[in-house]
Amino acid sequence: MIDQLNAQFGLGDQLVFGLGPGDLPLVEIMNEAAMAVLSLHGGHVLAYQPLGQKPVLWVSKLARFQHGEAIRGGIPVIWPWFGAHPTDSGRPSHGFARRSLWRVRGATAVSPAETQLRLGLQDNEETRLLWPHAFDLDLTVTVGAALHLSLRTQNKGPEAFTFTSALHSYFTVSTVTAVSIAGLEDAAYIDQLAGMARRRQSGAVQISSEVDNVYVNTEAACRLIDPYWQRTIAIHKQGSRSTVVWNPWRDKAQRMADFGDDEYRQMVCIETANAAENEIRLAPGDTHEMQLKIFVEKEEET
Ligand code: TA6
Repeated sequence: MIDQLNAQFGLGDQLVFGLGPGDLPLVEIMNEAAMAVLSLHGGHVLAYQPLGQKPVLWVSKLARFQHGEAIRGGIPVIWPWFGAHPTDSGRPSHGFARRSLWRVRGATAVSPAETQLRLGLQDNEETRLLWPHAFDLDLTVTVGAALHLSLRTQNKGPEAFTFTSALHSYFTVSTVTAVSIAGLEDAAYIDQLAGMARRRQSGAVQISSEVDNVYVNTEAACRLIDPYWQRTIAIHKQGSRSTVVWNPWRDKAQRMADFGDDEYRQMVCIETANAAENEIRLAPGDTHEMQLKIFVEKEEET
């Protein structure tokens, strides 16, 4: 499989396929601007690091690399439902896209400093048992001075369907209590830790305990400001009206087998989503695109 992928899609040193942990197929991208690692299992960006910068994404040291399991960290593709299945809690949380093997659709050396990989997932017997619709899911990842993801959903069936989704980005930080997230000021949000209570954000988001907020009806870009590492990560989006901020804090981290007890200090999730009332309804044949652009800004003028 790996030899065939390299023969068909390899781009010399710029894009190489190999086997990673759990013998899952990985893609390593290295160009003049950045490096990235992706897993074909889950269509999952695992690492992104611009040259001269610290890693941008976080992956748990206890992450599971197994068929059918979700990988803890990077940018899981949450689709076609965000959170628990709306009617059947027995179905996998956050849908099945991140637990499925995606196919390679293309690889392009756009320039010496920009590399593009296209992955795809279509319905099959297994997915139709979980979600009775025909679909085509296309993920285009562009690695360069910025990391760009475009997730396109197409309804291939005879009737309309509704879906929720997220690019569930895990960012690595110096220490979570030191960072702040700008861009969500005055946004309405659902506090998933308080019986889905509706609240409104006052000021920048800061984290000193478990946080699980679904900000709705916001198309704003966010900025993750990390004073200790003297960097700001910019998170821009299109086709997304929800942003989710999550940190499990200590107790929840200890309850998760694929999350180190103290790892909550080094990460925060800022997720580009369409969740809750921002669900998307697609007529037969229609396509929806959600885009995410992540880049490291220079140090803030202090
Ligand atoms: O990011 C929001 C959230 O829905 C949290 O409630 C938490 O469950 C997190 O996703 C991780 O979910 P997972 O199924 O990956 O453990």
